[in-house]
Amino acid sequence: MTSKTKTRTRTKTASSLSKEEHLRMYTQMVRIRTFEDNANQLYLAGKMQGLTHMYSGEEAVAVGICEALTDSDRITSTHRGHGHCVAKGANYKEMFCELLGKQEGYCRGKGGSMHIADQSHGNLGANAIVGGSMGIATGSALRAKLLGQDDVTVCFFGDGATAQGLLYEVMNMAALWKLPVIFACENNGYSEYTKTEEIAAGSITARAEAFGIEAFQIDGQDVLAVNELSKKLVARCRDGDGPFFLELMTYRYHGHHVGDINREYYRSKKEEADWKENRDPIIRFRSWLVEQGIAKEDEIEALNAQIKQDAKEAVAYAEAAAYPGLEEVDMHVYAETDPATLQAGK
Ligand SMILES: Cc1ncc(C[n+]2csc(CCOP(=O)(O)OP(=O)(O)O)c2C)c(N)n1
Repeated sequence: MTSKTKTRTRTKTASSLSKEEHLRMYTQMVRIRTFEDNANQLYLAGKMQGLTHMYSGEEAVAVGICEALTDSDRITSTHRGHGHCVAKGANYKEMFCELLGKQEGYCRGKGGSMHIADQSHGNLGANAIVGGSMGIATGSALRAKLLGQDDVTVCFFGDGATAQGLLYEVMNMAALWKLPVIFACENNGYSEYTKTEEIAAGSITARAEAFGIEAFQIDGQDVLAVNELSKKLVARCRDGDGPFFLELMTYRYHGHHVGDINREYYRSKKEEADWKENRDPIIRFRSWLVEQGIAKEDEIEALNAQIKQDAKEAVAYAEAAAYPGLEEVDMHVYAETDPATLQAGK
Protein backbone atom coordinates (compact mmCIF):
# COMPACT_ATOMS: atom_id res chain seq x y z
CA MET A 1 0.00 0.00 0.00
CA THR A 2 1.40 3.36 -0.96
CA SER A 3 1.14 6.22 1.51
CA LYS A 4 1.27 9.86 0.44
CA THR A 5 4.41 11.86 1.23
CA LYS A 6 3.86 14.17 4.14
CA THR A 7 5.59 17.51 4.09
CA ARG A 8 6.41 18.77 7.56
CA THR A 9 7.10 22.33 8.54
CA ARG A 10 7.07 23.35 12.17
CA THR A 11 4.48 25.81 13.37
CA LYS A 12 6.07 28.68 15.26
CA THR A 13 4.45 27.65 18.54
CA ALA A 14 6.47 27.02 21.69
CA SER A 15 8.13 23.64 21.97
CA SER A 16 7.47 21.23 24.84
CA LEU A 17 11.17 20.67 25.51
CA SER A 18 12.94 21.86 28.66
CA LYS A 19 15.48 24.70 28.63
CA GLU A 20 18.22 22.12 29.14
CA GLU A 21 17.07 20.12 26.09
CA HIS A 22 16.88 23.24 23.94
CA LEU A 23 20.35 24.37 24.95
CA ARG A 24 21.75 20.91 24.40
CA MET A 25 20.48 20.97 20.81
CA TYR A 26 22.00 24.40 20.29
CA THR A 27 25.29 23.29 21.86
CA GLN A 28 25.49 20.16 19.72
CA MET A 29 24.95 22.17 16.52
CA VAL A 30 27.68 24.64 17.49
CA ARG A 31 29.99 21.77 18.47
CA ILE A 32 29.63 20.36 14.95
CA ARG A 33 30.30 23.75 13.28
CA THR A 34 33.29 24.41 15.54
CA PHE A 35 34.71 20.94 14.98
CA GLU A 36 34.51 21.50 11.24
CA ASP A 37 36.15 24.94 11.40
CA ASN A 38 39.07 23.40 13.24
CA ALA A 39 39.28 20.40 10.93
CA ASN A 40 39.38 22.78 7.95
CA GLN A 41 42.24 24.73 9.57
CA LEU A 42 44.16 21.52 10.23
CA TYR A 43 43.76 20.56 6.58
CA LEU A 44 44.78 24.01 5.26
CA ALA A 45 47.83 24.00 7.56
CA GLY A 46 48.90 20.68 6.03
CA LYS A 47 48.59 18.89 9.37
CA MET A 48 45.91 16.45 8.30
CA GLN A 49 46.46 13.68 5.76
CA GLY A 50 43.81 13.03 3.12
CA LEU A 51 40.64 14.94 2.41
CA THR A 52 37.64 15.74 4.51
CA HIS A 53 34.05 16.51 3.57
CA MET A 54 32.52 19.31 5.62
CA TYR A 55 29.05 19.05 7.16
CA SER A 56 28.64 22.78 8.02
CA GLY A 57 25.14 23.99 7.12
CA GLU A 58 23.55 20.58 7.74
CA GLU A 59 23.80 20.52 11.56
CA ALA A 60 20.06 20.57 12.30
CA VAL A 61 19.66 17.25 10.50
CA ALA A 62 22.17 15.28 12.57
CA VAL A 63 21.24 16.97 15.86
CA GLY A 64 17.47 16.90 15.38
CA ILE A 65 17.59 13.17 14.67
CA CYS A 66 20.29 12.09 17.14
CA GLU A 67 18.65 13.98 20.01
CA ALA A 68 15.66 11.67 19.49
CA LEU A 69 17.90 8.61 20.03
CA THR A 70 19.57 6.97 23.03
CA ASP A 71 23.05 5.41 23.20
CA SER A 72 21.44 2.00 22.54
CA ASP A 73 20.11 3.23 19.20
CA ARG A 74 22.48 2.93 16.26
CA ILE A 75 23.36 5.13 13.33
CA THR A 76 25.35 4.61 10.18
CA SER A 77 27.10 7.58 8.64
CA THR A 78 28.62 8.80 5.38
CA HIS A 79 31.77 10.36 3.91
CA ARG A 80 30.38 13.65 5.36
CA GLY A 81 30.28 12.08 8.80
CA HIS A 82 31.71 14.49 11.42
CA GLY A 83 28.26 15.92 12.15
CA HIS A 84 26.67 12.52 12.79
CA CYS A 85 29.59 11.51 15.00
CA VAL A 86 29.44 14.63 17.20
CA ALA A 87 25.63 14.55 17.33
CA LYS A 88 25.65 10.93 18.52
CA GLY A 89 27.79 11.91 21.50
CA ALA A 90 31.44 11.57 20.45
CA ASN A 91 34.23 13.45 22.24
CA TYR A 92 36.38 16.06 20.54
CA LYS A 93 39.69 14.58 21.74
CA GLU A 94 39.18 11.12 20.26
CA MET A 95 37.75 12.67 17.07
CA PHE A 96 40.67 15.05 16.47
CA CYS A 97 43.12 12.26 17.33
CA GLU A 98 41.41 10.10 14.71
CA LEU A 99 41.60 12.82 12.04
CA LEU A 100 45.33 13.24 12.73
CA GLY A 101 46.00 9.49 12.69
CA LYS A 102 46.85 9.27 16.37
CA GLN A 103 46.69 6.17 18.58
CA GLU A 104 44.03 7.63 20.89
CA GLY A 105 41.61 8.20 18.01
CA TYR A 106 38.30 6.35 17.91
CA CYS A 107 39.79 3.86 15.42
CA ARG A 108 43.35 4.12 16.75
CA GLY A 109 44.09 6.59 13.95
CA LYS A 110 43.48 4.10 11.16
CA GLY A 111 40.05 5.29 10.03
CA GLY A 112 40.48 9.03 9.65
CA SER A 113 37.68 11.36 8.69
CA MET A 114 35.82 9.00 6.37
CA HIS A 115 35.87 5.83 8.51
CA ILE A 116 35.38 7.21 11.97
CA ALA A 117 33.20 5.02 14.23
CA ASP A 118 32.22 5.35 17.87
CA GLN A 119 30.62 2.13 19.05
CA SER A 120 30.30 3.43 22.62
CA HIS A 121 27.55 5.80 21.46
CA GLY A 122 26.04 3.49 18.82
CA ASN A 123 27.76 5.07 15.80
CA LEU A 124 28.51 2.08 13.56
CA GLY A 125 30.72 4.22 11.38
CA ALA A 126 31.21 6.58 8.50
CA ASN A 127 31.62 5.03 5.07
CA ALA A 128 33.54 6.31 2.06
CA ILE A 129 31.45 4.19 -0.28
CA VAL A 130 28.39 6.21 -1.26
CA GLY A 131 25.37 4.25 0.03
CA GLY A 132 27.72 1.69 1.56
CA SER A 133 26.18 1.81 5.01
CA MET A 134 22.63 1.02 3.91
CA GLY A 135 23.10 -2.74 4.26
CA ILE A 136 24.84 -2.29 7.61
CA ALA A 137 21.97 -0.16 8.98
CA THR A 138 19.31 -2.56 7.76
CA GLY A 139 21.30 -5.51 9.14
CA SER A 140 21.49 -3.72 12.48
CA ALA A 141 17.71 -3.26 12.48
CA LEU A 142 17.23 -6.95 11.59
CA ARG A 143 19.50 -7.88 14.53
CA ALA A 144 17.34 -5.79 16.88
CA LYS A 145 14.17 -7.44 15.63
CA LEU A 146 15.54 -11.01 15.80
CA LEU A 147 16.89 -10.49 19.32
CA GLY A 148 13.72 -8.79 20.50
CA GLN A 149 15.58 -5.58 21.37
CA ASP A 150 13.84 -2.24 21.03
CA ASP A 151 16.67 -0.14 19.61
CA VAL A 152 16.26 1.78 16.37
CA THR A 153 18.84 2.32 13.62
CA VAL A 154 19.06 5.50 11.56
CA CYS A 155 20.76 5.24 8.18
CA PHE A 156 22.12 8.64 7.01
CA PHE A 157 22.89 9.08 3.31
CA GLY A 158 22.91 11.82 0.68
CA ASP A 159 20.55 12.44 -2.23
CA GLY A 160 23.26 11.13 -4.58
CA ALA A 161 23.17 7.78 -2.78
CA THR A 162 19.59 7.22 -3.94
CA ALA A 163 21.21 6.19 -7.24
CA GLN A 164 22.66 3.11 -5.53
CA GLY A 165 20.77 -0.13 -6.17
CA LEU A 166 21.44 -1.29 -2.62
CA LEU A 167 18.91 1.24 -1.32
CA TYR A 168 16.11 -0.55 -3.18
CA GLU A 169 17.19 -3.99 -1.96
CA VAL A 170 17.27 -2.88 1.68
CA MET A 171 14.06 -0.84 1.53
CA ASN A 172 12.31 -3.93 0.16
CA MET A 173 13.58 -6.12 3.00
CA ALA A 174 12.98 -3.47 5.65
CA ALA A 175 9.38 -3.02 4.49
CA LEU A 176 8.64 -6.75 4.20
CA TRP A 177 10.08 -7.52 7.64
CA LYS A 178 8.88 -4.28 9.32
CA LEU A 179 12.35 -3.42 10.54
CA PRO A 180 13.07 -0.60 13.02
CA VAL A 181 15.15 1.48 10.61
CA ILE A 182 14.78 5.10 9.51
CA PHE A 183 16.29 5.99 6.15
CA ALA A 184 17.42 9.62 6.47
CA CYS A 185 18.23 11.17 3.10
CA GLU A 186 20.15 14.45 3.50
CA ASN A 187 19.19 16.32 0.35
CA ASN A 188 21.74 19.14 0.15
CA GLY A 189 20.94 19.82 -3.50
CA TYR A 190 24.16 18.41 -4.94
CA SER A 191 25.94 15.15 -5.58
CA GLU A 192 29.57 16.22 -5.83
CA TYR A 193 29.40 18.91 -8.56
CA THR A 194 26.01 18.04 -10.06
CA LYS A 195 22.60 19.33 -9.07
CA THR A 196 20.24 16.73 -7.62
CA GLU A 197 17.58 17.32 -10.27
CA GLU A 198 20.13 16.38 -12.95
CA ILE A 199 20.76 12.95 -11.42
CA ALA A 200 17.51 12.01 -9.69
CA ALA A 201 14.36 11.60 -11.78
CA GLY A 202 10.98 12.08 -10.17
CA SER A 203 10.51 12.37 -6.44
CA ILE A 204 12.90 11.01 -3.82
CA THR A 205 10.19 10.18 -1.28
CA ALA A 206 8.19 8.35 -3.96
CA ARG A 207 11.03 5.84 -4.12
CA ALA A 208 10.29 4.77 -0.54
CA GLU A 209 6.53 4.96 -1.03
CA ALA A 210 6.84 2.43 -3.86
CA PHE A 211 7.78 -0.08 -1.15
CA GLY A 212 4.89 0.98 1.09
CA ILE A 213 7.24 2.90 3.38
CA GLU A 214 5.78 6.03 4.98
CA ALA A 215 7.88 8.96 3.76
CA PHE A 216 8.24 12.56 4.88
CA GLN A 217 9.90 15.61 3.35
CA ILE A 218 11.02 18.11 5.96
CA ASP A 219 12.93 21.39 6.35
CA GLY A 220 16.36 20.15 7.42
CA GLN A 221 17.35 23.63 8.65
CA ASP A 222 14.77 23.56 11.44
CA VAL A 223 16.19 21.53 14.32
CA LEU A 224 12.95 21.50 16.32
CA ALA A 225 10.87 20.29 13.40
CA VAL A 226 13.39 17.53 12.65
CA ASN A 227 13.54 16.51 16.32
CA GLU A 228 9.76 16.52 16.78
CA LEU A 229 9.15 14.27 13.79
CA SER A 230 12.14 12.01 14.61
CA LYS A 231 10.87 11.40 18.13
CA LYS A 232 7.48 10.30 16.79
CA LEU A 233 9.03 7.98 14.21
CA VAL A 234 11.54 6.48 16.67
CA ALA A 235 8.67 5.71 19.08
CA ARG A 236 6.68 4.11 16.26
CA CYS A 237 9.72 2.05 15.23
CA ARG A 238 10.03 0.76 18.81
CA ASP A 239 6.37 -0.29 18.59
CA GLY A 240 7.08 -2.36 15.46
CA ASP A 241 5.68 0.24 13.07
CA GLY A 242 8.88 0.85 11.04
CA PRO A 243 10.55 1.41 8.64
CA PHE A 244 10.30 5.11 7.72
CA PHE A 245 11.93 7.40 5.18
CA LEU A 246 12.87 11.05 5.68
CA GLU A 247 14.01 13.48 3.02
CA LEU A 248 15.66 16.41 4.81
CA MET A 249 16.09 19.55 2.70
CA THR A 250 19.43 21.12 3.57
CA TYR A 251 22.62 22.70 2.16
CA ARG A 252 26.38 22.25 2.53
CA TYR A 253 28.28 25.52 2.93
CA HIS A 254 31.71 24.32 1.86
CA GLY A 255 32.73 22.58 -1.33
CA HIS A 256 32.12 18.88 -1.88
CA HIS A 257 35.40 18.34 -0.03
CA VAL A 258 37.94 20.74 1.45
CA GLY A 259 39.81 20.99 -1.85
CA ASP A 260 36.73 22.14 -3.79
CA ILE A 261 37.38 25.89 -3.61
CA ASN A 262 36.21 27.40 -6.92
CA ARG A 263 32.59 26.31 -7.13
CA GLU A 264 31.00 28.92 -9.37
CA TYR A 265 30.89 26.60 -12.38
CA TYR A 266 28.28 24.50 -10.59
CA ARG A 267 26.64 26.84 -8.04
CA SER A 268 26.56 30.58 -7.56
CA LYS A 269 27.94 32.66 -4.69
CA LYS A 270 24.49 34.25 -4.47
CA GLU A 271 22.89 30.89 -3.78
CA GLU A 272 25.47 30.09 -1.09
CA ALA A 273 24.98 33.50 0.53
CA ASP A 274 21.21 33.09 0.53
CA TRP A 275 21.36 29.80 2.47
CA LYS A 276 24.01 31.12 4.89
CA GLU A 277 22.30 34.42 5.58
CA ASN A 278 18.66 33.43 5.54
CA ARG A 279 18.43 29.73 6.41
CA ASP A 280 21.33 28.98 8.72
CA PRO A 281 20.13 26.40 11.28
CA ILE A 282 22.24 27.79 14.13
CA ILE A 283 21.37 31.46 13.59
CA ARG A 284 17.69 30.58 13.22
CA PHE A 285 17.60 28.51 16.39
CA ARG A 286 19.63 31.04 18.36
CA SER A 287 17.22 33.86 17.40
CA TRP A 288 14.26 31.67 18.30
CA LEU A 289 15.75 30.81 21.72
CA VAL A 290 16.22 34.50 22.49
CA GLU A 291 12.79 35.52 21.13
CA GLN A 292 11.09 32.86 23.26
CA GLY A 293 13.02 33.99 26.36
CA ILE A 294 14.61 30.54 26.70
CA ALA A 295 18.16 31.91 26.68
CA LYS A 296 19.83 35.30 26.83
CA GLU A 297 22.45 36.50 24.35
CA ASP A 298 25.24 36.48 26.96
CA GLU A 299 24.36 32.89 27.95
CA ILE A 300 24.65 31.85 24.31
CA GLU A 301 27.92 33.73 23.87
CA ALA A 302 29.31 31.93 26.94
CA LEU A 303 28.34 28.55 25.43
CA ASN A 304 29.99 29.46 22.12
CA ALA A 305 33.18 30.54 23.90
CA GLN A 306 33.31 27.34 25.94
CA ILE A 307 32.94 25.19 22.82
CA LYS A 308 35.70 27.13 21.04
CA GLN A 309 37.97 26.60 24.03
CA ASP A 310 37.15 22.87 24.19
CA ALA A 311 38.03 22.52 20.52
CA LYS A 312 41.28 24.44 20.91
CA GLU A 313 42.36 22.23 23.78
CA ALA A 314 41.37 19.03 21.95
CA VAL A 315 43.30 20.08 18.83
CA ALA A 316 46.41 20.84 20.91
CA TYR A 317 46.01 17.49 22.66
CA ALA A 318 45.68 15.62 19.37
CA GLU A 319 48.65 17.40 17.80
CA ALA A 320 50.85 16.35 20.72
CA ALA A 321 49.46 12.80 20.93
CA ALA A 322 51.41 9.73 19.79
CA TYR A 323 51.02 7.88 16.51
CA PRO A 324 50.29 4.16 16.79
CA GLY A 325 53.37 1.93 16.84
CA LEU A 326 54.38 -0.14 13.82
CA GLU A 327 53.26 -3.28 15.64
CA GLU A 328 49.65 -2.01 15.18
CA VAL A 329 49.73 -2.13 11.39
CA ASP A 330 47.59 -5.27 11.12
CA MET A 331 45.68 -4.86 14.39
CA HIS A 332 41.89 -4.91 13.83
CA VAL A 333 42.47 -5.70 10.16
CA TYR A 334 42.55 -9.51 10.22
CA ALA A 335 40.42 -11.76 12.43
CA GLU A 336 42.32 -13.92 14.95
CA THR A 337 42.25 -17.47 13.63
CA ASP A 338 43.77 -20.70 14.78
CA PRO A 339 45.39 -22.42 11.73
CA ALA A 340 44.79 -25.84 13.26
CA THR A 341 41.06 -25.20 13.50
CA LEU A 342 40.94 -23.86 9.96
CA GLN A 343 42.79 -26.91 8.59
CA ALA A 344 40.38 -29.24 10.32
CA GLY A 345 37.58 -27.37 8.54
CA LYS A 346 35.80 -26.60 11.82
C1 LIG B 1 30.23 3.90 -4.74
C2 LIG B 1 30.83 5.27 -4.88
N1 LIG B 1 30.72 5.93 -6.05
C3 LIG B 1 31.27 7.16 -6.19
C4 LIG B 1 31.95 7.74 -5.14
C5 LIG B 1 32.52 9.14 -5.31
N2 LIG B 1 31.69 10.09 -4.54
C6 LIG B 1 32.04 10.50 -3.31
S1 LIG B 1 30.90 11.50 -2.63
C7 LIG B 1 29.93 11.44 -4.00
C8 LIG B 1 28.64 12.21 -4.07
C9 LIG B 1 27.72 11.85 -2.99
O1 LIG B 1 26.59 12.69 -3.04
P1 LIG B 1 25.49 12.58 -1.95
O2 LIG B 1 25.18 11.15 -1.70
O3 LIG B 1 24.37 13.46 -2.35
O4 LIG B 1 26.19 13.11 -0.63
P2 LIG B 1 26.79 14.56 -0.33
O5 LIG B 1 28.24 14.50 -0.74
O6 LIG B 1 26.00 15.55 -1.09
O7 LIG B 1 26.65 14.70 1.15
C10 LIG B 1 30.49 10.62 -4.96
C11 LIG B 1 29.86 10.32 -6.28
C12 LIG B 1 32.06 7.01 -3.94
N3 LIG B 1 32.71 7.49 -2.88
N4 LIG B 1 31.47 5.79 -3.82
